[in-house]
Amino acid sequence: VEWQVAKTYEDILYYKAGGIAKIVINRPHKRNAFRPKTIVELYDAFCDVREDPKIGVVLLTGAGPHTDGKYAFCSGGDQSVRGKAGYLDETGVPRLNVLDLQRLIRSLPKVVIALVAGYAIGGGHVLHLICDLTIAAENAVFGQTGPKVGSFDGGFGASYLARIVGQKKAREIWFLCRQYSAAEALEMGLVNCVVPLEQLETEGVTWANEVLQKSPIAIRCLKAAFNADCDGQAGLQELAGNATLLYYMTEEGAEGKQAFLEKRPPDFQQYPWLP
Ligand code: 2NE
Repeated sequence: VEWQVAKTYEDILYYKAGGIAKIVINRPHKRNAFRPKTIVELYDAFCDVREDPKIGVVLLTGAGPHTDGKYAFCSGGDQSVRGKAGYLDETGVPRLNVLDLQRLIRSLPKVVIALVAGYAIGGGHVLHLICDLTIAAENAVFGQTGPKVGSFDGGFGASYLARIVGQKKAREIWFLCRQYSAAEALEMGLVNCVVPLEQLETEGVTWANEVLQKSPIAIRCLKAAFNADCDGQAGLQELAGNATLLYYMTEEGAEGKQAFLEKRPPDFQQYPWLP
């Protein structure tokens, strides 16, 4: 793949090639822990993806290995900038803005694939969790640490995890804060497949290209439908937004707008009440 730099940031790398975007968390000296700046940059890149009609799939991954040879997808919030009420940015304001990023990834009408090499831990584990698909390298390590380091994610990090691995396993993951291998993650349905480390990106690109052969509207409606099952009224809003989009694309929908603009009554009689 001939990756082209899409935009330059400080904490992340952002590339595009064909219909695929690649977003890389680039703080390997911190096992790719995120600080507020990292999240602002990730949010910006994902917004760019959302607006680019050529992009259908995003690969989210972590830079590595670090100089000690170890890999990480992401180790969650950077504990060294954690203040009294969240993670502190340069202005000293405490934030938990990773939650905004989680919602953006989840409602993105495109497919997000996490490519996990090494640690996906804490808030980094939740990031892979909320991606549509996860491909793990054989060296991947998964786990939550919140109750060990004085934190927790009771949002998607708890409820969506339980939807994926079941209530018992999700409680085990959070209550014991153990680490799980790629094979164990596959066994519990937490990842879609496990590949040798050197094949991780190639596998991600293969999966992305398979998705890109499919109908964009079918994929976006399916993603919204999967979300609607878990996301309450916000999920229904997303699904219904797709219904509105499709309705706007019909002659029947356009007739209402056209009639208004032409200051005449709408003629909906020409459209059938289908069974
Ligand atoms: C990831 C893990 C298990 C890796 O262990 P190991 O032994 O391979 O590496 P080490 O030596 O712990 O880490 C290497 C360097 O990265 C830094 C370390 O401090 C160390 O720096 P130096 O001593 O070389 O200077 N580092 C690693 N993770 C960091 C982090 N999250 N923040 C700041 N620096 C970090 C091991 O490193 C680990 O357990 N890391 C902590 C994982 C963690 O607890 N994350 C936060 C969970 S809470 C959260 O993410 C969150 C939330 O719950 C709710 C909302 C938002 C965020």
